[in-house]
Formats: sequence, C-alpha cells, structure tokens
Amino acid sequence: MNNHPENTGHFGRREFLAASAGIAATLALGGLSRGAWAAPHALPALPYADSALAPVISAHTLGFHYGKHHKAYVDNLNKLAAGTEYADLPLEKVIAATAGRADKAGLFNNAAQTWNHTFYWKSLRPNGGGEPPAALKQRIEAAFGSVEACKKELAAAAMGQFGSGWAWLALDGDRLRVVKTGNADLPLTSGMKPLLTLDVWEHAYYLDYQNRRGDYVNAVLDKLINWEFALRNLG
Ligand code: MN3
Repeated sequence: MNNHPENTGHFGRREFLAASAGIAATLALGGLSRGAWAAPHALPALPYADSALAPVISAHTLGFHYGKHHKAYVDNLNKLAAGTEYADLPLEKVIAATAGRADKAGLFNNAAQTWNHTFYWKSLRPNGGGEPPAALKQRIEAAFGSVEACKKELAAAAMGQFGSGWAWLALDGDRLRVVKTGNADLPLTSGMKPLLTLDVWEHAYYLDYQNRRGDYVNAVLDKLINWEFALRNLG
C-alpha cells in the first residue's frame, strides 16, 4: 500500500492503519457482520474438483494456483480497495477505473488478476478440447481458416509472451482475434471481449512441466480447452 491520500479515504494514514488493525482483529474473532468495511470481493468456487484436470494440470498445481495465487489476488484487492472510492465498485469497474494509472498499479494488478483467474478456470474443463460447437467453429474458420490454425495461433501467442502473461481468444468488434497480454493486463482494457484464456505465468505450469511451457500449452489446447465457454461469451 502506498501513501497516496486516495488509499486512506477520509482517514489520515495513522488512523486508517489503526482502524484496519482493529477491524482485522474483530474479523478474526468473527464479530463483524458484512458492512462497509467487509471484504466485497469473494474468491469464487472452482468449477470442478482440484484433481479434475489431471494429468494435464495436477491437483498439486491447481491447489496452489487457486488456493494460494488466486486467493492472494482477491485478498490484496480487498485490502487495497478498503475505505476507498473503489471499495463498493464491481470488479470490472475497478479494472476500468485503474487501467493505465501508475498510481493505481497495485489495485489494477490485483483486480485484473482476480478477474483473469476466474475467467481462466472457466476456460478449462475436464475432457475439453476436441471440436468446437458448430456456431463457434464457423466463426473460427471464418477468422483463422481452420480450428487447427486458431489453436496454432493461440499456442504461438502463449509461447511468444515474454515473461508472465496471458494468451486470449477475443472478439474485436465482430472479428475473432488471438491476442497476448503481459502480467495482469487483459483484452477488456483495449475494448475487446475475452472469449477464453490461457495463463502462461510460470506458476500455472512449473510444478508439472518446469520450463516446458509449450508442452503445457499444447496439452491444455488439446485436452482441456472449453470451447463451449467461448461460445457462451460470444453471445
Ligand atoms: Mn495464474
């Protein structure tokens, strides 16, 4: 947390910290009902058991990724937003209001990573991959020529993202596109509608694949990718 006055609302920093400590103690005792100070963003339940994506993604990886990484983004978002003008905003509005603002980088990164991970879990499913539903397949063939070409472009984006980030199938106007984003960034900040995503941060695959990002990406595209979810997002 920085010292920017917007992080402390109408409190001075010292009073804010004292109030935060008091509230944390009260919460630890289970004594505070949901209110202005209660955490507004919850960690959504995983849409499947943490062993459901094995062997492509092990329960070990999924357990850490969801239970530690995703949870930490939600917790940090709530800490950074508490007592500010962002506290009661829906997640997408926090993202839109903080994108591109250097003084709000912490809030943006944690809000965007909260959103990205919830979207990533839904982008995968046990026994995924295979042929997309006909309505999506038609759109993919119009944009990329074939489903294979679309998957190749997704894999190239995932492999070509230098360092941490994401590969996406997104709707840009009425055109399907593959895009990659760095760190916490997402297509929403460029006015595109995400359809599905692949997490290519090392924490998404390192326990199972070490440095072999390509093996993770290709296995996910062949066996876990949730085309039905992409079709629903296409609306
Ligand atoms: Mn991740």
